[in-house]
Amino acid sequence: MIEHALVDVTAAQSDIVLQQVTQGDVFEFIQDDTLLSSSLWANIALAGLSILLFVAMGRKVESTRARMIWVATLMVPLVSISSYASLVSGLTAGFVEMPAGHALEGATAMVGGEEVTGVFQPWGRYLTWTFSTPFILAALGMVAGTDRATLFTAIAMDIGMCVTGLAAALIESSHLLRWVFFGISCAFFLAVIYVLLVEWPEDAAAAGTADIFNTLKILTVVLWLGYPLIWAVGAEGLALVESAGLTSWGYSALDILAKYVFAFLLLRWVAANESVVSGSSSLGAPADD
Ligand code: RET
Repeated sequence: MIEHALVDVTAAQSDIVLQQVTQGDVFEFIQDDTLLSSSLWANIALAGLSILLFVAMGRKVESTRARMIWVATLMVPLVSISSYASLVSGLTAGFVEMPAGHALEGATAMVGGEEVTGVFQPWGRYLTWTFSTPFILAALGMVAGTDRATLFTAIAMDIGMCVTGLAAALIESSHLLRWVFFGISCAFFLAVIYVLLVEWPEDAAAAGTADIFNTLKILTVVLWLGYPLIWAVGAEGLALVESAGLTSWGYSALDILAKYVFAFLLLRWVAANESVVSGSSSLGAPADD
């Protein structure tokens, strides 16, 4: 009996050892998949170019508020380059075992010459959205000339959305709870959409920034809606699209438009309209406290 038990324990231990995936394995897994690795490297390159361009575009901006918008906007590609570099390195990606009832339950992947139970999960994306999206909202809120409480609300809800989205992607124990967290994240997202579509357009109209704000608002709302859609159809959700490379390109394409194109339009406007920016908003005004 004891001998049998010992053999079982040893077998279980060797099983665990076989399942261990190192950062190097993840790095190689990504490099071996051209579609997947190109979706990450393309963003590293574009974020790098955006940083150089945005620094050049903002160097003549002088007023405090315009500089705050500029720094917030510059942070978007700065966070992005760090996010994609950590994904590519294998630091923030791994394999998640899907729970019972999920379409990819029991799915395996070949990693470092071994068969591993789990689905490739670049979870660092969700983590770093927590740091990039608040800056997008901060820049938009400042252009709209909103007050601190509304900006705080939008950013708080946005952080809630990203963190619960991360939980939804990483849960291995329960299929139901993956979707519960997806639902919670969507509820946070609705609050962000409400601020963007209802609160800030009014502020922007009063501040005289309605034109640029409405362009950026439409760009943001339409593109941001794409993220939960990809989550729902990709390997994390219904697994209608199973290819990690395809879903990764989906997110990367949205990122290119929602970050670099968005930020470029915003900065070009700020550089040309500094006087409008510095005159608007109660943000930062002593009366606001
Ligand atoms: C998740 C899944 C859970 C439900 C919802 C999501 C929304 C994500 C969004 C992400 C936007 C990211 C951007 C990144 C730029 O740096 C987490 C996918 C609602 C809206 C704009």
